[in-house]
This record gives sequence, C-alpha cells and structure tokens, in this order.
Amino acid sequence: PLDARFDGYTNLSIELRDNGVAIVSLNRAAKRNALDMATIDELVSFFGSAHRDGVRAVVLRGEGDHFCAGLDLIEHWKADRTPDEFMHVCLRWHEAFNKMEYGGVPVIAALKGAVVGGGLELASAAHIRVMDQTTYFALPEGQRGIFTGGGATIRVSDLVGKARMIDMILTGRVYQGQEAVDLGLAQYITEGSSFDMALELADKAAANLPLTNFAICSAVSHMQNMSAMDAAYAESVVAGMVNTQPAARERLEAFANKTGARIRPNS
Ligand code: 1HE
Repeated sequence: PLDARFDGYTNLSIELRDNGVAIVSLNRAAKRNALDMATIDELVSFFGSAHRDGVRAVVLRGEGDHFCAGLDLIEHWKADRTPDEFMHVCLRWHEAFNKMEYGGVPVIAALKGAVVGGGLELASAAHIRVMDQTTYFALPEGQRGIFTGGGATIRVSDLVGKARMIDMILTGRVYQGQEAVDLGLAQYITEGSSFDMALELADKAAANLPLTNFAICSAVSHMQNMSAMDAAYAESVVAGMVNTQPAARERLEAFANKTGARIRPNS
C-alpha cells in the first residue's frame, strides 16, 4: 500500500512496509528511468526525510527492464543549459546522492538492464548493489561528448579503481555478469530477481537497531574522507554512542544467556 506520507511523488513511487523497509521505484520506464530534474528533486526530498519518516532500509529499483539510463539527455539537450546552470544541476545530484550515502539509512539497489552513466552514479551511492543476469554497467559519457557530473569520479573510482573508471568513460567499456561482481560494481549476482534478493537483504538490515545502521551507513563513508588518526578518533566517538545504547543491552544479554544466535559457516 502506498503511504499517505509519500503522496506527491510522481517520478518515484514509494511503498513503506510494516518493518520499515521502503521500496522506492524509479517510475519512468518509458524513458528508461532517465534522471530528469524532477526525479532528482524527489530523491532529495525522500532521502532528506527518510529517517524521520520511519524508513529503516530502502530497496531502490527501477520500473521496466532497466534500472536507470542516467542523465535525461533529452531534457539536457532541450534546456541548452549554461555552464552555471549545469553546475547547479550537478550540485543537486550530489545533494541527492550524498543524502543517500551519508543519511544513515541502508540503501540496497536492485539492479537490472542498463545501469549506465548517471544510473551508475546513482547505484554507486547505495550501500549494497545486487545485480541480475540482465544487468550491465557502463559510462557512455565519453561517446556522448560529455563528462560525469553525479559523483562517478569519486564513487565509481572507489568501486573499481581509477584506471578502470577512466577506461570505462574513455572507451565505453561494458561490464556485466560475474566479472562485474569481481570488480566490485555489485556485491551480489543472482540467477533470479535482484529485487527479491535486495528485499531479503533489506529485511535483514531493517532488523538491526536504527542507531547501529546509522553508524554503518553514515560513519564509514565519513571516515573514508578523514585521515586515519581522525577516523580512529571519530570511530571511538561513534562506538561510544552506539555500543552503549540501551536497546543493545537486550541483544548482549541474549548472547550472554546463550539464546543469541551463534555465527556459523555457510553449509
Ligand atoms: C532517454 C534516455 C536518457 C533512454 N535520457 N531519454 N546515458 C546514456 O547515454 C544512455 C542512453 N540510453 C540508452 O543507451 C538506451 O536508451 C538504453 C540502453 C538505456 C535503453 O535502450 P532501449 O532500446 O531499451 O530504449 P530506447 O529506444 O533507446 O529508449 C526508449 C526511450 O527512452 C526513448 O524515448 P522515446 O520518447 O523516443 O520513446 C529514449 O529517448 C528514452 N531514453 N535513455 C533521455 N538517458 C550528471 S551527469 C550524468 C551523465 C550521464 O548520465 S550521461 C547519460 C548516459
């Protein structure tokens, strides 16, 4: 059921489940979920208030056969933007993607079909990426006569390394299948539906304490931007707060009482 809190969205459709998992769908299949300004504004709005709205984990998916075709090239072409205007477009993209990456709510991207250009920038701001057999990744900007503007220089480089990111944009190289997982573009590949697998992962994440997830899905990214000394300091401060939260005592007690689950190898 669509939640009244999320009325007013058109380019996204949002369903909030009882366990706090929100299913957020890019809703422009006819345009292969290309990111126009209205979609970016809706992403800023949703991720800007997700935590306050009771969202405990997000599955981000696309309607139709493709996750996302990147920047809406037609909107961009028609608008014939000035440098200053496009800089502000990019700043808005960064606002949306930073809210995702640093917002403290786990975001699991369910990928299929094209995950290209800005679509890959969007996916790379998620905390977990799940791909299916149809999924492929590319940075077509080079051949379109443009450049990345939604964080690929940072996040795609982080995933695959600088040299591979440069190759992707320079030559249009496409990655798919197990190779894409081996390179770090996705953490999971499934023979079945990436949505089903992403939902399972989101359900697991949503069962963690929200403050723990906040630390995982915010602090780790912030700490990557710090010196090792400052990161160790910040980690201590975060752990001081998270590891003493009253809600954790029950779980610690369950371990002490031997009722808490033991961690075993996969059978
Ligand atoms: C679009 C877009 C788009 C599709 N902007 N309208 N991104 C790209 O260079 C990818 C461009 N898209 C494609 O390569 C293909 O469309 C797909 C591989 C994603 C899908 O192919 P296909 O055969 O299923 O669909 P199609 O026939 O190409 O497109 C269907 C419709 O979606 C069509 O609209 P229609 O009104 O003519 O039906 C397309 O125009 C529309 N469409 N992709 C606008 N991207 C902050 S900087 C970020 C830089 C970038 O992201 S560069 C963009 C990279």
